[in-house]
Order: sequence, then structure tokens, then C-alpha cells
Amino acid sequence: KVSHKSKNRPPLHQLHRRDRNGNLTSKARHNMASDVTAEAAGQDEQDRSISRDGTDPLSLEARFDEQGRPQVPELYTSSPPIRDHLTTDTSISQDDVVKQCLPRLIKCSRSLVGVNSYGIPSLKREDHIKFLQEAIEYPRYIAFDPVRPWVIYWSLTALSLLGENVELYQQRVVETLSPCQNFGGGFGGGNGQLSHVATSYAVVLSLAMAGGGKNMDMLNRRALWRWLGELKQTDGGFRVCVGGEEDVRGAYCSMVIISLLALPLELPPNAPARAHGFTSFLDGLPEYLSRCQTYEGGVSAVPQSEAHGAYAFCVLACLCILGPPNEMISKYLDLPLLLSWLSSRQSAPEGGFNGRTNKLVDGCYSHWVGGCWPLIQAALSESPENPNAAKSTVGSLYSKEGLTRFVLSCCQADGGGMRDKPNTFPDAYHTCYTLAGLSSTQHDSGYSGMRHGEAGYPLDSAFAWESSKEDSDGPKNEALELIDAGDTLTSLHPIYVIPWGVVERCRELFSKKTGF
Ligand code: FPP
Ligand code: K
Ligand code: ZN
Repeated sequence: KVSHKSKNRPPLHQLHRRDRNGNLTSKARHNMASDVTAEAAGQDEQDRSISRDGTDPLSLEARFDEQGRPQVPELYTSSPPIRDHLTTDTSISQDDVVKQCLPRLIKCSRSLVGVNSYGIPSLKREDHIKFLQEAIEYPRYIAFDPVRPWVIYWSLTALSLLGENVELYQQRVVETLSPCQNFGGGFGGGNGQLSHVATSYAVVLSLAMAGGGKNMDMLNRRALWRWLGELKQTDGGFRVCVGGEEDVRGAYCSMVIISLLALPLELPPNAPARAHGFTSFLDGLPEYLSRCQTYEGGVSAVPQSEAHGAYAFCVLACLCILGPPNEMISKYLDLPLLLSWLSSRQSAPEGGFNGRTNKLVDGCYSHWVGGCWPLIQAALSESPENPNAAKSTVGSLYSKEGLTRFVLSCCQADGGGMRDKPNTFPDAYHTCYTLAGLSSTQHDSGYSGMRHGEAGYPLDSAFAWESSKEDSDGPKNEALELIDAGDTLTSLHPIYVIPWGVVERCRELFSKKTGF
């Protein structure tokens, strides 16, 4: 039982000190943030017991008042019950985010219009579709020139999540992306630009999504294979471009391309890593990924750096391309430490995830961090290949409700599109990844295991995942309970982050291909 009383707090007028210019001092700004949010919640002087009668106040059954109306748990509508009173730039900006998010969460929870009976706003589907159609049609910024394939990938993925048919874009996607392909293999971010593994990843996924199976002929698979061979490093990892930096994006993007196109795993003859005795793209790779786990338990871009959610996703997804999750993740990562770090990414009352310790929630981490959870949950589930093991699935290990509230209350921009957080502008990147995260609250996916005798390609396990059926027995999906039926999104493959059918289509196209 946690009880929180703020009786030791000095009166407001003492807290809100101003400097000579009449501006609030940073200490005052800091105090005000907590007061304003607490007062807005009407909680300041109340006893905030989170379990008065022993029932779990966050469970859906404990939600209804005497009139049978659902109640919003205080976790999402009140200031954090425990806070560090040391004022720093970090605590000031954190208070500021709470100050932006909390009134929205409270307003939604009390509003009677535009929200459902759980106090959750509806998805502005048509506005988001319109926003994305414009984003793909008229990229607005010169800064987008080196990320053309990304803008296409984000828009097509988000449109797919919203239920749109993206095959309409087939011809134009090919026309835009063809000039990005280089004779030396791979794709640059724009015409005449150096090949990069991240833009090549976005190209391959975009062609697969928009093509209906037709676009893949334009890929020079042999050149791609040779070029990836140049990126493979003698410590097991991959550079992101020739002469460029090596980090876990290089590893994840390369392995997505290799596995989805079923490229030979053997290193091409020109690969510099051959001089080190390596013969395969897989040599030293899981060991390299393992070295990127930090003392916090999270994963960094390169060994000995700061853990970040975006890199954690790259590493977990890459390990899940290399083998079954329950084998790979616990073999190469300290799973309890990773769980502790990953759990700390979700913030209350905001409900969203941050990317790293002491930083702010951001809608895009709904995917980068949120997308780690299905992979971890699969790693913790019993191996489906062991017939003696009861198929146990762990339930959700994060608050799907918190994430749902954050995305729908704080990340939907007024004119359509999704954003990082309130008071930021929407863009295709945030629209893609907030929706991907929201979708993963609604659809549980898991590792289904390979059928025996089927294994042929060594990376088969990457394709042995499935989206669990809604009628399956197992715990009810709390996120689906909370939103209106019309507000559900389609489901994405947890490793490739494109629709399931698109992954299957690639698999059919390439798995039986011998040679190039
Ligand atoms: C910090 O930015 C962000 C990073 C260190 C990594 C960002 C990388 C990705 C989002 C994607 C990588 C994956 C692929 C597949 C290319 P920040 O300091 O602005 O944000 P923060 O305060 O939230 O950490
Ligand atoms: K950020
Ligand atoms: Zn972001």
C-alpha cells in the first residue's frame, strides 16, 4: 500500500519565486509544474492510496463506479507519486512534459465528447490518412532529400496500419526508388547518393509493400549481396555504408535485407572480412550484438555506449532473425537486466515510452521500445517446439493501457498525423511508429516455431511468427477492451515491421529461388 501526502509542501506563493525580470526561477518553474499538474488532477491534498481494498485498481473489473461507469485509474491522471526533488535541466523538462500531457489525459478522462466510456479519444483515421497521402505526395523539407525511401516506407507502413491499400502506389514507388539504386549495389537516399543500409532497408520494405509481388525484379540481388559483403566487419557487425560507421542499425538492416530476399549467407569473394577467416554473414554477429548490452541492461548502438530503445529494437529483432527468440535472446543477452531496463522506459502519468534513462517520452518509442516487448515475451514463453512443454505465454509486460492513452490523447495532431508529444509537429516518421506501437498493443504476436522437417534456409525461424487469433484462449487483450471496435489498426510482423502478408509474399517469391 503506497500512501502519498504532500503535507510538507510549502505554500504556493513561496514556491513560485521570480527573478528580477519577473520570470519564474527555475526552481519555481519546477515546483509549479508539479503543483499545476497535481491541482489539475484535484489530487494535491488527497490520500493517494493505490490499493484501498486489495483489488488491483488497474484491472478492468475494478473500473466501474456505482453507476457502472468506467473510471480512469489515477496512475494516468495524477502527478507521479514519487519524484526526486533535486532540480536539474532534466527534471525541469520532465515536469514540462507532464504539464503538457496530464491536462490532456485528464480532459479526455472527464470529457463526454470525442472519447469513449473509458475516457479514450477516438482515432482520427481519415485525418491521418489524408496527412500521409500528402506526406508521400509532397515531401515538405529539403532535409528529406537523403531519406526519400524512408518517407515512402513510413507513409506506406502507416497507411497499411490504417487499413489502406498501398498497392495503388506501385508504379510511382518504383519510379521514385529506381534511380536510388547504385550499380555497386544497394540504394542511396536519393538520386546519385551513396548506398546506405538504412535506405536500402526502407527501399526493400517499400517495394515489397507497394508491389503486390511485382516490384522485386528491379532489385539487383547479386550486387546487393556483394555490397553487403563490403559492410561486414571482422568484429561480427556491419557498417552502415562503405567507409561509414558500424553500429547495430547496420546489423539489423543488413539481416532484414538478407533474410527477406533469401540472399546467400556465404560472404561474397570480395568481402574484406574473409581475410579474417569469416565465411558467412552470420559469423561473429550474435556475439557482437551481445557486446552492445550495457551495464543498465539496455542496448547501445555500439559496444560501450549509452543504452537506447531504438538500438534495443535493432538488436532484439536481429537476434530473432538469427534464431528462435527463446534460444537467442537469453543466450546472448542478460534477460533479467534487459527486462529491468525496458520496464523503466514507460512513464506515468504520460503512459508513453522514453528512449533512454532520464529522458522524455516520445511517440516514436511506441514502436522502438514497444516493439521490443513481443520479442521479449516470445523469449520468455515456452518453446513451442518442445511437445512436452505446456505452451505458456506470458501476458503483457507493460501497460498497454498507458501506451494507448498516450498515443490517442497526446500524439494525435489536430489536423491529422501523429507527433512526438504535445506541442510538436506531426510527421510521417512519428505517424508510422506511434501507430505501429498502438497496433502492437492490439494484436499479440508470438513465435510459432518451425514445423519439423521444414527447415531449409538457416534463417527460417524469422518467418515462424504469427499474429495470435482473437478467439484463442489465453488472457484477453486489455487494449482491445479499451478502444472502440472501429479504432483498431491492422497488424505488422514484429521483426520486419511491414504487414504479415507482405512478409509471406516475399518468402514465397525468394525462398525457393536458387542463385540470383
Ligand atoms: C536519440 O535522439 C536517438 C538515438 C540515439 C537513436 C535514434 C535511432 C532510431 C530512431 C532508429 C534506428 C533504427 C533503424 C532501423 C535505422 P534524441 O537525443 O533526439 O532523443 P531522446 O532524447 O529521445 O534520446
Ligand atoms: K526524441
Ligand atoms: Zn521521436
